[in-house]
Amino acid sequence: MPKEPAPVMPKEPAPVMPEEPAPVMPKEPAPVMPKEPAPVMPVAEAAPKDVKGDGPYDRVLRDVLSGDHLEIVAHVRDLLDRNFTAPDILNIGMLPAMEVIGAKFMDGSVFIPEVLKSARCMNEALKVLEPHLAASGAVSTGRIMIGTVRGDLHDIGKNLVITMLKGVGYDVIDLGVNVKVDDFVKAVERERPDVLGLSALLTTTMPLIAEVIDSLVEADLRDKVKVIVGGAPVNRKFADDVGADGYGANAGAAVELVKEILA
Ligand code: B12
Repeated sequence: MPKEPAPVMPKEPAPVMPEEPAPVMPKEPAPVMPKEPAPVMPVAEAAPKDVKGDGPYDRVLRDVLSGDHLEIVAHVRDLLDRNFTAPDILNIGMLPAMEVIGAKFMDGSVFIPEVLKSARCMNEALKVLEPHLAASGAVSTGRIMIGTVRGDLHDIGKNLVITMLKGVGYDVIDLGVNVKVDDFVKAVERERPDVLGLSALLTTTMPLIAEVIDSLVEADLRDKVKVIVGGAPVNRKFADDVGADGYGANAGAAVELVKEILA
């Protein structure tokens, strides 16, 4: 009898985590390019329907898609000079492009190097937008500390939350990405923030949020700091289950949440 061919399993990026979660990617985006660079999608094909190929936000959208962090800084500055508002540049030009990248990453048509380049674009452009993203002239008081949990290198969303919080006047301490449980606890003890924000983008790193909260309890610090949580796989139920004080689905919601908590 001839052997039946073994079934071929589709390749999927598996977020396999070792016992001690370790970052899969180096901190500095490695300039590793795939042997055959993936073709850059024409914007008309990539862009969501409400962003036309020749609109004013089209260049920043294209910059995020192609991962050109120098061009995007120039183009964002140009739009600001021409009185386009920072929220519109972010919401119409940049975030939809990131959604496209996310979808392409998921269906396997773009790879980590391209996503890293787009991420760098987002972060560089956010720095330019930051002073312009103030939602109001009101100055809020309160110290917020925020970080992405151990094993997780995603920081675009966290950085956006920081930008918006700073925009309304909060003093924000950024602990960065891949932050160990103990380092969160030590930082809370040292800095005594009013609110601690925990970000996780991977289902495999979500449990680290619970670990941080449990460790704050053990260190007798839990009643001295409010804890808010967020990140794509996180939801309100998870927040309640792990004993967080609040959950924010996006940067705007994070600002409202902090305002509410500190009112
Ligand atoms: C960019 C990206 C990367 C970049 C990250 C670069 C960077 N500097 O951030 C790189 C290439 C490094 C990367 C690597 C990996 N990634 Co990735 N990545 C993404 C991608 C495409 C976009 C994430 C993003 O920035 N979104 C835009 C921001 C604005 O949205 P956001 O992060 O959700 O943040 C908002 C809210 O969640 C909220 N929020 C966020 N944090 C917080 C915190 C608080 C306190 C509050 C209140 C709110 C809040 O507000 C933010 C602003 O509105 C997503 C796909 C997706 N659609 O999410 C996959 C995704 C998250 N990645 C995924 C995977 C699997 C990986 C890898 C494991 C791939 C691999 N095989 O190596 C590695 C893991 C590396 C690691 N150890 O972290 C999966 C996760 C699947 C899962 N369920 O766990 C996703 C969902 C893609 C997919 N569908 O397969 N990735």
